[in-house]
Amino acid sequence: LSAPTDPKRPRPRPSASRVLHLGLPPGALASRILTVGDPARAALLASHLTPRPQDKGRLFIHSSSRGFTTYTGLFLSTPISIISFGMGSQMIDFLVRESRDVAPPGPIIIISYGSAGGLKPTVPVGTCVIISQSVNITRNSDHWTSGKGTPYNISLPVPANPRLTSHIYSQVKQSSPCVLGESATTCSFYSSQARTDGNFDDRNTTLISQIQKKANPTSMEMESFHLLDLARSTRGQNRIASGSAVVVVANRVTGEVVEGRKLAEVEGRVGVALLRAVCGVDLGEIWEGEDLNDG
Ligand code: R1P
Ligand code: URA
Repeated sequence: LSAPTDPKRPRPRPSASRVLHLGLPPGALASRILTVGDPARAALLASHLTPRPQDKGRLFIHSSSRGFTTYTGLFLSTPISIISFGMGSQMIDFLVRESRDVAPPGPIIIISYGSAGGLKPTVPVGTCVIISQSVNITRNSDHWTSGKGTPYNISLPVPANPRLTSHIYSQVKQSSPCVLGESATTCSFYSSQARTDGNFDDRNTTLISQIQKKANPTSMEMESFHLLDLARSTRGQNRIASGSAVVVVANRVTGEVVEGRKLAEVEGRVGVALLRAVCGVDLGEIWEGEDLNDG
């Protein structure tokens, strides 16, 4: 590992030029990033890209040893990167910090696109939820240790970038059933999403109603809160604007589950709408009126 000597590039790298977990050198990413969990979804989205001139007729593709696959190319002449990360907030942490490190200097946008559980009976499976804000649901191990507090902590909400979000919403709703809604991001697919399992003492049988008392989520997934939280903590010229979109695959209140062919069709349609949204947004407008020198 090279030592992190430059304070502007504080993350260790396996060589002088590549970030450690994404495995990317500077120049590999565009300022517009669409990120997905599933590598197959990333490949599907990347099938709509054409190579950048500098990539000599081949789309830039890099799969890292830590499970990240990056595609960089052009969508309707605009540079975009698509990165698959697997699952969970820890992978999002690597993705956001290391992408920021090797992305072009200046503000960037990162949009995540995933699947989710639904929490409103009025929002059927196959609906796309554009996330306006997200709360974080985390298992509180101290409760098991000391008996104090509640088994799960429910954070205050963190908003998505409002301009980016309204742009994405207006694009996606043109082609797909789509609502604006809040999300509950969880630290587990199981315990903190209120799935019960006799092998574990999870104390989660009333969790969904507790979340609904404190927040108003339409969806439940595992990454958006951390993406929004990290993005809002960026400052100055290198800030990040973020947003998130999910397709409801299972409604946790009604028990409805999306049928495979319908999911594939919706996933593809929303994916193309998001590519259009991410590539069509005017980056200047996102930060209009903000002081980019405040960092
Ligand atoms: C759990 O199965 C995974 O599905 C959702 C959750 O956020 C979690 O990552 O997203 P993806 O379908 O994008 O992976
Ligand atoms: N992803 C999740 O995190 N939860 C679900 O119920 C479905 C997809």
